[in-house]
Amino acid sequence: MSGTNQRIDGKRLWDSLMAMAEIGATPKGGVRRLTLTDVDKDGRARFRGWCETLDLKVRVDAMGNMFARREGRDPTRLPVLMGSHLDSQPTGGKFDGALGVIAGLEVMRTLHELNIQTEAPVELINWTDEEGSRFGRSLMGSGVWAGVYPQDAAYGWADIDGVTVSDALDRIGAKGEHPAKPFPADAYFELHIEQGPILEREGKQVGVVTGAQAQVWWDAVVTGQDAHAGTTPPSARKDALLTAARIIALVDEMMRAHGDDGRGTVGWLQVVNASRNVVPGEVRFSVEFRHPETAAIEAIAAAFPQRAAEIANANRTPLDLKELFLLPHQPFDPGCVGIVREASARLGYTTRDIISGAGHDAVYVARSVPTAMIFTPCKDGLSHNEAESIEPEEAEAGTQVLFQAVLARANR
Ligand code: HGY
Ligand code: MN
Ligand code: MN
Ligand code: MN
Repeated sequence: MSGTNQRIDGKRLWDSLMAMAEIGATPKGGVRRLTLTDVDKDGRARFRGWCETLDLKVRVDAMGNMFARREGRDPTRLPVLMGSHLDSQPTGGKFDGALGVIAGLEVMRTLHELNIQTEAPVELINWTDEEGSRFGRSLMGSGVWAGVYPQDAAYGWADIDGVTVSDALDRIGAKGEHPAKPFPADAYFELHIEQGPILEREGKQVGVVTGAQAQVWWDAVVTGQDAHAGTTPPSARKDALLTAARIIALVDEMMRAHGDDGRGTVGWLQVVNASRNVVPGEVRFSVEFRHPETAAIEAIAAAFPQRAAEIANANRTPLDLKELFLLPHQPFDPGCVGIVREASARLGYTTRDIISGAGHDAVYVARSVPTAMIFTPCKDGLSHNEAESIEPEEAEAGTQVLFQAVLARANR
């Protein structure tokens, strides 16, 4: 049976999405499933259990990336991959990442239930630490797998409490023996919510993702001098938080200089040894910019450090800026994008081509495997927010497209 006229089970998909959302559920209806925490461990265990029920062979690599494999008829064929991530933002939504993993599970369940034997093997992946909010670099697991980050460097990255990636992997038993390195694969398809307003605004059911925008991330530390709030006159102050505030205004200015395509964010800030009656002597914060064009990000990456340093020096509070990564615009594979477009049309869904504003594991996987993404709309375009929400039929539509795209590629 080829499966082209088969359908996934939308109710089973939704039930599993809700079951995964119970793990790390927050009172406001979101999830907190920070990477490599006990909650992530529970999510991984539930995912593994579901996969093993389908007789999938699960393996884990040195970065905790999980691969659930279904053999094909022809063992010489390269596997068709699909997946996303189960880790979330500190106060994230139920669907960011989880949709792509659970949709892939639904594809595997449908293949299993209908006893469809694809020509090529199919693998479902849960990537470690896509969000980057705990250890400071997004797409960490796929980034090491793709060779973007050296594994031993990643092992040494630490969270705000000084826990390293290596320790965290060990602590939840997620450090697998397989090398976190690219292996030959035929294609990678990732289903994800758009995390923006375009599909909903235009009433489109499916986003055919042609690529992902460029971005650059820094860690910033401003060093001033702790001083008494009551006795220190303006002329003697070295106020690190004042400098940070001026740099935050600079980030906003540089974002707006690129019009509606500009994105500039300071999402995390820490006043070290904060106290209401101490002039802040040290402030740490994150900086990131994004833009569809690589050239715009390269221009920002050249200009921002200098302008920020000028602000810091003018206030006698030196700035240390560490560039974490610069990601160019990543185009996806035209052949795989075409498969997504054809599958959507065959299923009768309305579509539009779209560039991803968010980063995704697909961005790094695309460096070594022909890759495409499928987007579903999300309510008010809201994501990285506990109110993130999609409709069951939207989840189903995206999963049907994923199912047909994987079938088309695995049986070509
Ligand atoms: O930041 C991102 O783009 C991704 O959602 N982690
Ligand atoms: Mn069975
Ligand atoms: Mn995501
Ligand atoms: Mn995210």
